[in-house]
Amino acid sequence: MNRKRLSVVAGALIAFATTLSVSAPPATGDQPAPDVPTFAEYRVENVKTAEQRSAIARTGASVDAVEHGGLNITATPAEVARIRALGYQVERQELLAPPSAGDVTPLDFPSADARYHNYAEMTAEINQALVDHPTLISRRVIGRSFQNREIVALKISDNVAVDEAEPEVLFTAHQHAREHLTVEMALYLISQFTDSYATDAQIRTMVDNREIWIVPDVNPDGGEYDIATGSYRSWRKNRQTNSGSSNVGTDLNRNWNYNWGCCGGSSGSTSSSTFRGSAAESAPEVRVVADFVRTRVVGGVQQIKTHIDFHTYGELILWPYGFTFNDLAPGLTQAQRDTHARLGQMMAATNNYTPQQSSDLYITDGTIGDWLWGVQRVYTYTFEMYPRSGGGGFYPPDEVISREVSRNRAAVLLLLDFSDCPPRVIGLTC
Ligand code: 3K0
Ligand code: CA
Ligand code: CA
Ligand code: ZN
Repeated sequence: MNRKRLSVVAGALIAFATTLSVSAPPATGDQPAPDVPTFAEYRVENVKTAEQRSAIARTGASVDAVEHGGLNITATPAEVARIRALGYQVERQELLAPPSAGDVTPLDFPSADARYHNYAEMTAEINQALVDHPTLISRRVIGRSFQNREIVALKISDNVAVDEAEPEVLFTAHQHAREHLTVEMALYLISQFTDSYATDAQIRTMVDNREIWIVPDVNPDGGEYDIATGSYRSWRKNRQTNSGSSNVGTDLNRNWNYNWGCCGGSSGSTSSSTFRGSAAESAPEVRVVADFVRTRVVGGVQQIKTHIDFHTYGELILWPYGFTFNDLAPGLTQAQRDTHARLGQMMAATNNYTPQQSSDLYITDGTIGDWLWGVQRVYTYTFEMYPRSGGGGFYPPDEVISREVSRNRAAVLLLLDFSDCPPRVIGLTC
């Protein structure tokens, strides 16, 4: 492996960022941040509570990791200034180095990480599954990204061509561009449900009695952009232009249409990595997936019963809501909260993740989970995959892929099992 750190570039960027933060007045109050989208990674020390984390997220920075009593964040200089104004010590982290010259194929992972799938490789893998298992898996293009890439949904079930009266289960991955391990998770699930169907009785029972939907790449433009130069860019958002601004991108996981922008859990500034977009579902990728979910309402009944959205990192299992610290909220009863929590805890017991309510991490608004429960009443989880901390952050080496995707196998099977009646997990009937 060849993961040198490039302190010269980091140093130059620090100097650049410092210049910018001097010229940009620190934003205060409700004033939008100046549009200076020079994202970099920082360490914030001495952050202990969800309230403190939420205050830092409210500056527009993305909170990437909670570890050792502090945070790793991605932020613009203006956001760093705001966090410092809150009284926190903020330090620049070193960048991941670009691979050496000659080691780069455009739009591909560095050769040391060749086992990760770029968009074309993911598509090829899916097409092979379709060829190998035409009776078990089908593919539909549910729409296109901002840059016109296909966003696909795979359906996996026996009698796959028939819409049977079986509980439907949805898995989504890769809302955030740099979270590439989540595409590997989706590809692993496709492989398990098809290649292992003939030999694994547990898999076969679930494939026979559930209709499984997998959207393996919600943000193909962002993913390709992140790897386009052969040097990871730590990009989070999609690649949508913003009118009246040179800043690019919407944070897809702040763009869903439930309490959108309600609660300081997203940013109204295009320069922020948590920019919520100009309106709910303004991001084509979010609109495409939301439209797809709405098509699963048949005879007035949402067919999708359960869902996991895969992210990295932190090794967490999160359930709604994110927009409030309260355990309960209108439309979320004690029994529904307890169902989420109990099943979340049971899944966590299989993969050793930490189960908690979404807002225990920090306040978010406009997330897929809040929308899927708040509007669609789908029992929904956000998995933050490997690493817990360290371990390469958003870019763990490809040697860990196989271990870290199979780590979630039992949790996924548990979710599938309870999808006939999730409240069964706390002893209720449906
Ligand atoms: O529901 C949630 O709490 C989402 C957490 C997610 C987010 O969108 O902020 N964490 S991530 O961005 O580090 N993957
Ligand atoms: Ca079936
Ligand atoms: Ca069905
Ligand atoms: Zn994420």
